[in-house]
Amino acid sequence: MEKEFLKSIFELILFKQTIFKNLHLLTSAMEKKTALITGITGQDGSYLAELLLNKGYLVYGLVRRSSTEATTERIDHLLKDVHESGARIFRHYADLTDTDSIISSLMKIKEETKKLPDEIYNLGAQSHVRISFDTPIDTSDIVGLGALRMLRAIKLICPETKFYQASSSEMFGDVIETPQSEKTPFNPLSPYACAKVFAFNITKMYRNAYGIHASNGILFNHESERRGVNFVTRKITRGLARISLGLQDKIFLGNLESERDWGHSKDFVNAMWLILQQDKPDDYVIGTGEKHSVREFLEETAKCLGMNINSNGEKGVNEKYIDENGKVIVEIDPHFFRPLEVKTLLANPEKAKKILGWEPKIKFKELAQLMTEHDFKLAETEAYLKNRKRSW
Ligand code: NAP
Ligand code: G4F
Repeated sequence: MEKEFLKSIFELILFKQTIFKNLHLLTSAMEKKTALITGITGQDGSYLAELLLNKGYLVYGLVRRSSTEATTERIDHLLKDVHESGARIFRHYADLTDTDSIISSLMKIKEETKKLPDEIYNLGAQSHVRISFDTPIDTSDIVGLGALRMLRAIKLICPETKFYQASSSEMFGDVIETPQSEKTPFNPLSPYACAKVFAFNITKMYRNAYGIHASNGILFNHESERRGVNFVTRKITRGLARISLGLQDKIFLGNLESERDWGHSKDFVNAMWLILQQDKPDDYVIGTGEKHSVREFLEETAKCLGMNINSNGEKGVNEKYIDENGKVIVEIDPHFFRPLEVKTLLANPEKAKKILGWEPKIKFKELAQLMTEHDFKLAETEAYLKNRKRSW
């Protein structure tokens, strides 16, 4: 009897929580803009979610099921229990390779907020260029067909929703002119870049054929303290920080001569938002207008850490960097070369400056400094924990 009574009380509480959550969502959605982000757990997705929450949006993010909790680490500080009042960020399990899960997510948003998202940002991707040579079909499915699946769902369910496609400077590939603008022809050199060209074109096609507010941001490389650790900038800042504290001996890199136009992700997600605030959909190049080589990034990072490093002067696979104690800290491993390499990228962001009023705040040196300081702090914590373990 007592058990039955407790059960009904418990059910009542759950019911009240559901009603409360839905009511709260409903009133919020009526007042606030709603955005859906694919790739919310990635570098850009996490900064974009922060930006939209600060602007008062309700934010939905598509996440993939994983056997660990680690994939949400970039947004854990934003997530709240959905039963808490004031929660404005929500996860739906879905995958860009699974049309049904995309449609279900849109329907769930409609059910919960009684309207469809005002804006969709398609940031989900297998975004590593070298890995796309190992997994060309999966990469093309997620990056190329994934964009089409999103657009098709929009056309069928929410044709008024504004759509942002995360296009890439990688599409310029073996560059036809320098710097690259919206008018520069694409010349892709990897499965990833070929898939991004398809996604770019299909976005433009849905805009022209069906009047959907669909825009491409052609973003040049942007990094941050949240950059994946197998992209070259983070690999260098993390690797050198750990070497400086004796946590690892050396790092192995590929082509040191590649040049990139590197900015900070925080500045670039602001450009994404500005693109969707325009009355007319369009395509924009977003970059800093400065280029630097991987070698320069390596030397700048060493400088930030106060490490005195020098090249042995050899070229290609025999080159090494040596520290002041004669220790080799950088070696070249051909594993990190690509079957085809994009040698140089440099943005001409004039259109974005003129129409969006967008300009990057963080440039090369500050970017290297921020990333290095962050990775040095992480390495210090790692070293402290390691030493504590030893003393047990
Ligand atoms: P990222 O850190 O690699 O994040 C990629 C995101 O996509 C992650 O949330 C990932 O989820 C998700 N994802 C992967 N496969 C998926 C699938 N099958 N279905 C749904 N989601 C999937 O990339 P980023 O640097 O933030 O870049 C964001 C977007 O901009 C990408 O489309 C990238 O190609 C493009 N882009 C990036 C740059 C740059 O320099 N960063 C420049 C130009 C364009 P998990 O966390 O579960 O893996
Ligand atoms: O850091 P990366 O892997 O970035 P990549 O290939 O330029 O692609 C990034 O930017 C694109 C925009 O242009 C995005 F669309 C894409 O999603 C991604 O975010 O490599 C940068 C350069 C390359 O030339 C590479 O060959 O660094 C060279 N590199 C040299 N050693 C290395 C390494 N790259 C990596 N990942 N690892 C190395 O050890």
